[in-house]
Amino acid sequence: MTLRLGVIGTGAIGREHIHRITNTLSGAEIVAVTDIHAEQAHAVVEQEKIHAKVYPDAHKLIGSSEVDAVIVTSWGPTHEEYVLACIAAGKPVFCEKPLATTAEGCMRIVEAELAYGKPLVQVGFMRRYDQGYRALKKVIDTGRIGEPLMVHCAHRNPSVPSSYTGDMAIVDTFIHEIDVLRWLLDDDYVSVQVVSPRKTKYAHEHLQDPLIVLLETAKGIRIDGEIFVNCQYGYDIQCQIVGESGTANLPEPSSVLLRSEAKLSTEILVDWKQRFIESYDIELQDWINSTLKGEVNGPSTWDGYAAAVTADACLQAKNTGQIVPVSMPKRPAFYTKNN
Ligand code: NAI
Ligand code: ISE
Repeated sequence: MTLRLGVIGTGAIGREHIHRITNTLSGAEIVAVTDIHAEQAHAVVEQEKIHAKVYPDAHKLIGSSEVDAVIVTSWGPTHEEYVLACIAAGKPVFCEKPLATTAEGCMRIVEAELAYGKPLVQVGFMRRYDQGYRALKKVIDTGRIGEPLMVHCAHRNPSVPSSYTGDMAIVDTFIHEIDVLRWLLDDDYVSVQVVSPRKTKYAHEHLQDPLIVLLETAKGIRIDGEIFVNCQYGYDIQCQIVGESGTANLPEPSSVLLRSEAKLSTEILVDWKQRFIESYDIELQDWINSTLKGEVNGPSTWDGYAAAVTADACLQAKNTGQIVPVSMPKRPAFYTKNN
């Protein structure tokens, strides 16, 4: 059987996902698209040469009997409404991060899914599918560096547009670290503080950049996470776990080691789309395969909720300069362990 997919939002990542589903992945086809800028939806249909119908709005796409499952890649503030509509229609939905822009919004999705009685939602935390992070998790889980004590990590982008807000540093950018570290360490956060180093001259006037997020987990692990979105030199994701008997670093993306002009060098990627290209492929193929079996294997609504609770606390910590508690209710049995 081929899964008939509808995509809501044909911007940057929507187009990327349509392209990979059409050209690289198997088991699914794009039959429907929609965007508030209809011309963009038409353009992607033409560009990808797909036989997809352009719907006038997302609710008509979700309700269509021609659509088996939905991918939500529209702006973050629209996610909650569309994911809730998918659950109401009983349709599996892959939602890009964030699941909703607030913890309350995510909780409404948790409640709707619990009421429906069967998981339908996967959140686009693709780093859990990255081979490097998976290798790092294996090292931790097999005890090769002892119990993790500290984590040092960094999320650096070369630059961001002036539309990028201070809050986006947390809810759009650092949210990936929030999720992947919780999964790597199999732990939940208990408190957070955000501190501001000297500001780079390359940041727009309204933006404090870089930031350092200091998280503490229930097991007492301390994390320092750097967010630096105008670092100029490249798109650079770093993560080091310090354990009781060793340290483990996230592998660098593979690249040719060049000896030339009296220099030893390797390239650093500049584009997030390239850095995690394989993870997006593996993530969406896994979602297609499990959806065809009537299952959800990937990051759940609860993971989306946990990330939002933490992000909300990070924002409060950033705005007040205080150490803010991260209060997570107990995970309902419906949501099994992190994948
Ligand atoms: P974008 O701005 O390039 O695209 C968003 C599209 O959604 C636009 O074409 C816009 O017209 C459309 N849209 C907005 N409201 C809509 C509505 N009510 N109904 C239908 N379409 C609507 O943004 P981008 O970069 O593609 O991001 C989209 C989402 O994906 C965001 O939530 C973002 O955080 C997430 N994202 C995730 C990434 C990841 O690594 N997992 C990477 C990039 C984005
Ligand atoms: C973007 O929104 C993403 O989600 C990318 O994965 C991230 O690494 C990038 O920094 C964000 O701007």
